[in-house]
Amino acid sequence: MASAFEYAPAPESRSVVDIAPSYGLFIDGEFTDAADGKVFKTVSPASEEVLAEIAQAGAADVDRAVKAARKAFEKWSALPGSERAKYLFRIARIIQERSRELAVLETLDNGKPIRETRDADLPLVAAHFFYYAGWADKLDHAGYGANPRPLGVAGQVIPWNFPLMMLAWKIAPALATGNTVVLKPAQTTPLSALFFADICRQAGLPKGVVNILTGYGDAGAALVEHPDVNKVAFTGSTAVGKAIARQVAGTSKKVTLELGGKGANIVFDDAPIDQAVEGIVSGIFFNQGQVCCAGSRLLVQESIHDELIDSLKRRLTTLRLGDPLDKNTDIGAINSAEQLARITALADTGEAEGAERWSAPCELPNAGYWFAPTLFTNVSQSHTVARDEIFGPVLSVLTFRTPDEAVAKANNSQYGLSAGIWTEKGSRILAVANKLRAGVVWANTFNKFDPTSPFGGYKESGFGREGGRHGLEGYLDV
Ligand code: TAP
Repeated sequence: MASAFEYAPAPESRSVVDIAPSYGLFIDGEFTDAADGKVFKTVSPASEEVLAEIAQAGAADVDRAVKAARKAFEKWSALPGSERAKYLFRIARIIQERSRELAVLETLDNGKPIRETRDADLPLVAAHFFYYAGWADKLDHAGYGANPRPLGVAGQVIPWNFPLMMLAWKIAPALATGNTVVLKPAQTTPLSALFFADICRQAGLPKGVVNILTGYGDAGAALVEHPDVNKVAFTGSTAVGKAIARQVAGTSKKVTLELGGKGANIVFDDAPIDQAVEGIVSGIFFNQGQVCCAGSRLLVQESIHDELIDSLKRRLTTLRLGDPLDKNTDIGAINSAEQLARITALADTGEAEGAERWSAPCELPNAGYWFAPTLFTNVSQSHTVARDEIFGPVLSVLTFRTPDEAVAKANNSQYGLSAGIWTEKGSRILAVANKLRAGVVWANTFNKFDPTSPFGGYKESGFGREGGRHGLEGYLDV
């Protein structure tokens, strides 16, 4: 692996994005200070440079934003679907027009490689708005009977791993169905949501339809708790998801939860090895493994274990870790010091419990938060690295002999979000996929997304589906 900054970088220019020194909350169409004047700083995880000072919402701001969303709901929900669609199409087009700026911004605030924000995040964000814009005037034909109704005010809480994409997954279906929104981005990645607020203004979206509350977990909790919120949509850790489920129990609030995962990527002995290696790499090292549906458990058929692992290690030594704004970078920074500490602790546990650790040889930059791509072999099902979500660039390798054993091991998890199958046999793909308790099963590929496909989990990975026609249901009174 090339060391971080040893080659002449060709970075995407920072100058394409103009970051102000400070940002307010976005309530009722205006940027405003928090009621108690509190602020926090957002930093670039690749350099620890402070990017901007951000208003920190408290309970009073949550109340203000929910009131604005409630007021806007009356008119917004009464608009014909075709009118709501026009706003969503306009937002989608502005996202496309400003995608270079947004990609650089997201890379700066999150730490992920520009190649990913440019080629994956931003196109998917725009596609999501285009897709749900198309549904806005066709809700009567969505299979929920005539005249399905919006729920009201949606309180949405999102994580830091795909800040704009998670925003799109939440806001696009909510607006298409006639709801209004109060969204809280993660504390470490507030910037792209604030730029999105500016896009709402540019699109002429009526005031109060979208409100953005930057802040910490307490603001998220206050939003979930607010009595005038009708729908709670959350993506994040299983621990917080469980707390939210308890908070809304016994209320009339509708909830969708998209939580953690420990996806199994199953490679059979007839799989094309080179193709499988590429799929394994994108399955666990895309976005530094900070992906809820990451293929973080590799289940490999015993007879090809050594060949596959040798080939995987060779491939990992070619990955470039470093400046996320460099278009040649494959592995960017970990999102925060806290996340790096979690990954480090879990990886150390793997070693302490007896799994064999191998890391791609690379020099980590002095500033910022970095973790080298890491493999654990000789992993057994009881090992922590085979059970807990690491949410980092760490792959645990287990073996199996028969398809039934592969299915049993894949399903032996508290989670059930994603899985992958690599084999030449179509019949085996169908047979195995039908037995896997995973919301998404990819065959001979991994981490492919499309706004038309529903996404969501079984077991402790949450409930409800986002994306596709199914994604409308969470925002409608059906
Ligand atoms: P969470 O703590 O779950 O954060 C997700 C979002 O919820 C953030 O906006 C967070 O705000 C907010 N939040 C925190 N406590 C809350 C509460 N009591 N009520 C309502 N909202 C609350 O996740 P994290 O700390 O960023 O990451 C921890 C672990 O979660 C990771 O290691 C990973 O395993 C998992 N994770 C999973 C996913 C997906 S996509 N499934 C995404 C991110 C993380 P703050 O940012 O201010 O804390």
